[in-house]
Amino acid sequence: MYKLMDQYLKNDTFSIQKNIVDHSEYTLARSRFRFDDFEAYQATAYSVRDRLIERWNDTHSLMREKDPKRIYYLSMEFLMGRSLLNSIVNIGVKGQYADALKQLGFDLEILVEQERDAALGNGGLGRLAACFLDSLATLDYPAWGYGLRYEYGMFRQTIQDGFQLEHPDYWLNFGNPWEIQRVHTTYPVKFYGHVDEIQENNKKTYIWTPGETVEAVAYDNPIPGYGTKNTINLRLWAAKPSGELELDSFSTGDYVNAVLSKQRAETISSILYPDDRTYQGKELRLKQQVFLVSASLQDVVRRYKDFHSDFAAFPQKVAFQLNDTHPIIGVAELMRILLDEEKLDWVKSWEITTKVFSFTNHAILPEALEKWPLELLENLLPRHLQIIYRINFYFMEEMKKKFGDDLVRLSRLSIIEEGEKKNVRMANLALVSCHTVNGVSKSHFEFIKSSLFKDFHDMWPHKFQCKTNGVTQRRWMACSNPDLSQLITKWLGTEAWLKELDLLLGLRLHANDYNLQEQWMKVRRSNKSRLAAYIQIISGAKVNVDAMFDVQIKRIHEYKRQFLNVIGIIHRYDCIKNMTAEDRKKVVPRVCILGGKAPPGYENAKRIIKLIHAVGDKLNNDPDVGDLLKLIFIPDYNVSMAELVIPASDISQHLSTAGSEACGTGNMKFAMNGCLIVGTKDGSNVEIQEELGSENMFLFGPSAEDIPELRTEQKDFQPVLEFRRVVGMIRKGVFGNAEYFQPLCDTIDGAGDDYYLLGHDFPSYLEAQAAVDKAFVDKKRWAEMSILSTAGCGQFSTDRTIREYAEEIWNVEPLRHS
Ligand code: Z2T
Repeated sequence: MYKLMDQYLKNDTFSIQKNIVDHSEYTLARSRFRFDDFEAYQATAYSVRDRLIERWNDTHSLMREKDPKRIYYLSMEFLMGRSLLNSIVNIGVKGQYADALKQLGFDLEILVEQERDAALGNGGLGRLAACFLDSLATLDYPAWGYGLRYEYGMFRQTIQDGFQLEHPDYWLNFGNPWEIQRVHTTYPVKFYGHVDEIQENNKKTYIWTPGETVEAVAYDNPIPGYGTKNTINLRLWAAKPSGELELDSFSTGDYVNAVLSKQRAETISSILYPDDRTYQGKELRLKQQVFLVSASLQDVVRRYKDFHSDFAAFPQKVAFQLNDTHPIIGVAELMRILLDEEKLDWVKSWEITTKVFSFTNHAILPEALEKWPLELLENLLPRHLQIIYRINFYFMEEMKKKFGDDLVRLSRLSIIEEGEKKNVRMANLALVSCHTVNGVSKSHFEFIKSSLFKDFHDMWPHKFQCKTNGVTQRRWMACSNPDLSQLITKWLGTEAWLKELDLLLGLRLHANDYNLQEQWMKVRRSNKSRLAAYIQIISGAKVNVDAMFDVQIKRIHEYKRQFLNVIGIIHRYDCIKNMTAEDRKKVVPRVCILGGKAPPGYENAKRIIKLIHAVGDKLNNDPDVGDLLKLIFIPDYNVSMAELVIPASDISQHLSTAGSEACGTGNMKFAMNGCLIVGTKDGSNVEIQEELGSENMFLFGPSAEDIPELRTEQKDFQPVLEFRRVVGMIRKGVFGNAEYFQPLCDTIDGAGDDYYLLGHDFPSYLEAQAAVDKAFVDKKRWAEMSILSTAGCGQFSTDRTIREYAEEIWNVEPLRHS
């Protein structure tokens, strides 16, 4: 029988080479036989894209044939990183590409490094979206991601004199071979203007005349699954010049200024906001949210209408997952489309809307909950605000019946926050309109039920679900740690763990086997050498590969307590200084590695970065210390840097004050690569411990439920001498910059609040670190712990997470290609 697959590009060495060379000549217009590493990367990427497009098209045909229920993942952030290696690993042609390139005189590993990261996200939330896409594709779900094609991704960080500098990340500078522009897939997105109420045969209709219209154009990014033909789509929207001028700007006669102001409107999608976890209330940010949501909904509605003549089946065909409340304005937008454009009545529209949306909450701090000033909405989205008012009106009516005179409760529930300046509470809108809200770890789930959204949970407990985050083992093991992955496959006798991570459990059988231990530690050591070479390039420092690599990489935040890590390092330094030569011989040598970006306006986070550098300068150059302790800051931490650092880490630190990290996903990446975890009893640290056993981790400090009381006791709390001594050293200027560090020191010993409880947790932190030193010396036991760490990580694949979403929230089935 004729099969589509027969027409596919062939994957033998010669076919791949021909394809690459052709792209070099015909796509890049370079000579067939003279191109440099960067051009070779581009030509290779185009040849891989050809293969992705074949699969993408087949997937698309299958979808059109079967018309299954589809999942649309709406997110302001997709932190994708690089695509080349991930794509060839997923479609199973890495070996062939490596060979083909080698014969052409290129090294795949070097070409891979030519690619710029697609850094369209801040951190955990955006990277989770990227891991989700990989799992959705791999598990054959009919899914699409929708996001924004920012021209400037997450800022590039450099360090000058120890201070963070931010540079624009114009990542599209040299083109992006992965994307496909869809010049004909465009939608108008409307802003401002006014709404007219018209009486039309006994029915009120609303006509919104916008003051500004911006055109959204689609860019498609194929996402291949692993071990399947299923290739899903990440559709990113860019604002584009529409060629039309608004009439009133025309009539001013100022043509040039009219064009210029239009051009400003078209910068909507140009830049990612780099502040994670704090909303800023900026109009441009709200416009971005509307832009994403409106273009995506128009696209989904158009696709649905290709197959259906009315909206009755919409909830059976469509599921929208909202990544936090950022896209929640979509509720009002869908209502607007159904009411004003499709002419459905309110009841029908509301019934449909409330069946298709579900949202994930990622926040702990109530301050992180988005609120938009009413004035802003009124001006920017007059029709949406009317709809939100009406949603709130019906909701409040229902609540009054329930709670009657409990006005305090009613005002907490209301979507509109009353007060001098009124706000729209986006989380309340989400809870009223979504059929499900989920937390991202067990502890976070408990927290949203009992505290953050308690009022809503009291009413609608059935809406609440827990979906513990995960990470994809394809990128975080197979791509970034190929040698360890091969070793695992060899010992398990199968590579099925790449699709069924639970199979890692099989390693437990061999954790004690001397041969595995030796091979395991050898791979880890060669990963450490790779990192050491990189460290030497960026800092000139020569680090000892046999020292313990102690890593903390993540966004810089007070709650994540990089400061606690630094205080611990200073304490260690101080101890070494005060030791006899004899005692120094017993010290376990450490290379402390930190990396991460501070939000540009967050002064204390920036002070922490400066402190790390100041302390590093001091101890790295102290002959008394030598190899016993080094402190390295890796600038511009991003996905690709994580892929280098994680496989080379002996321990990693996850120190958030208990009850402050919603989940945390970095810890999972480390643990599955055999890196041991030093952490607090917070977020997913606790769940990882349940799987690995406490004997294979170093958890310390109080549990989340103890924190409120500890905070009230702060007034009478006196930290231990060692802690005060370190803070004293910083204050006295041992690391220079005494004045600059003062506000930071004030947060922990100022008016006695120490909100994140560094002083309180310090002694137990030191105990955990002492236990780490002791364990590291016992090489055999360490190797066993490392293997057991990997073996216990089966739960932390996004494959598990996505299956849970699919079965318990979206109610969708996989659609497998034959
Ligand atoms: C973010 O990365 C996270 C939460 C946010 O709350 C915003 C951003 Cl940009 C609005 C993180 C959480 O801090 C982290 O604990 C969690 O693992 C991650 O989202 C994915 O759920």
